[in-house]
Amino acid sequence: MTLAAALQAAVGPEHVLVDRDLRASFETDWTGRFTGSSRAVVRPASASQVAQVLAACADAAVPVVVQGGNTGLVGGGVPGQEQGGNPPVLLVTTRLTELSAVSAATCQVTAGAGVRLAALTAHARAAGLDFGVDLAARDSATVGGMVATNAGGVRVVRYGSMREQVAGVEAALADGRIIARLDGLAKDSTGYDLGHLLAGSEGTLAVITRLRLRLVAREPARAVAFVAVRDTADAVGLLAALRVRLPGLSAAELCFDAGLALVAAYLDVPVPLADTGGAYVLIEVAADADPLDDLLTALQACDQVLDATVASSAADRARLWQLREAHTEAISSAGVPVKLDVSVPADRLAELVGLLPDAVAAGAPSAQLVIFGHLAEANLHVNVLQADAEAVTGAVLALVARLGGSISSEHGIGRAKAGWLGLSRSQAEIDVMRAVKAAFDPLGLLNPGVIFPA
Ligand code: 2HG
Ligand code: ZN
Repeated sequence: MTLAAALQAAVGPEHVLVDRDLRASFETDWTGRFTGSSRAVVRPASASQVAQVLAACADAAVPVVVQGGNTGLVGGGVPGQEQGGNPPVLLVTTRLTELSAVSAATCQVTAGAGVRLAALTAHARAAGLDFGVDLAARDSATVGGMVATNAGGVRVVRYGSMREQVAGVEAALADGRIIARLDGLAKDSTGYDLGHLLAGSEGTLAVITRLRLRLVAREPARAVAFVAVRDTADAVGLLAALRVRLPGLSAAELCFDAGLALVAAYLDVPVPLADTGGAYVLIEVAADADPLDDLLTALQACDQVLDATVASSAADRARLWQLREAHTEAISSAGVPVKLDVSVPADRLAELVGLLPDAVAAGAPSAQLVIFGHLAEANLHVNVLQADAEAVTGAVLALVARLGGSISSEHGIGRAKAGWLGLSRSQAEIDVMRAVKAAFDPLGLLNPGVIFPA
């Protein structure tokens, strides 16, 4: 049987897209920066269909690129340019949408890899619980892709990243076998945790098909403040003070005037406190009962606060959140950015912010730099418009490494940063990672060129 016939037999002919126009939207990433060709976009609807697709590709020695909601920002979910000689099958997981009943006894749920984050959250809330990870791409991002990249988002300060939510994983291996630990046992010490190994593996080890995910208690009451501070050092100081005063702290996000001005123009909204600080912090507190008074009392005790506006209604809270969450779209409306997603030790964040303009200018003299990010994890999103990607990436990541940071805090390495992996991982670590990759995927067919340079 030819590969084309085997793929059609596995998923049904209507779910194998070979027409160039039908493939197009899957083959380019959200930013428009990464694009490549596949021989077919294949949309399986069950773990066994995924396994059949992988077995067929292994037989034909054809690579497989795995894609969830195509919201990734490092080119890890679209074919690479270098795959021209043997184009991959692009396996899209968005038909894996099974969602089990929430288990009240364990506070867990089983979700297909293609379940969108917003659908999972709504499902958890309907059962009186909540999901711990939230991010701006919630309507499109899939839970499988989020685990594969160990996505973080805006509530890491409270519940951790995606890896911490994983209680079990089912995945199809490159040779077509399936491994599954979805029983959600609260304790299990039977050797290697393969599920957690897949978190952050970016489709290079296996294709995640289902997840057993932890849910958290619902905290329906929220208060949000948008605070102007003098500079990044004061933002870090403010957070340190609030962490001890506000046990319900659920988000701490960092913005600057340049990004806020882009957002204001893009959304056609005013920015509160514009030009009053050198940095701005969005603080959210969650609790059972309205935590607004606690937030106000805590802010009054912090001398880093230059000025603040506090949301008094759900609509106001959404307006403040939009100022932060719309950064990505506002930047993309101004051009195709080079995106870097870095973190440093908290006590070096101000240094990083101070040194970035010169580092970027060295690589790209006429570039436009926009930064924002997750203050609580000292995770800065460095977006650079009108810049050569290689030069800017090299300059910024070298600076981050010099400050003891990570070249990818939450988006993954993907294709964008594969050449710089050695800045964040030692040779011994990379050797072990390559050996693990070879154990899972001996033919090297899963997401070639992602994490490790091709
Ligand atoms: C966010 O925090 C996302 O909004 C996207 O991680 C970051 O666009 C970016 O650089
Ligand atoms: Zn982010």
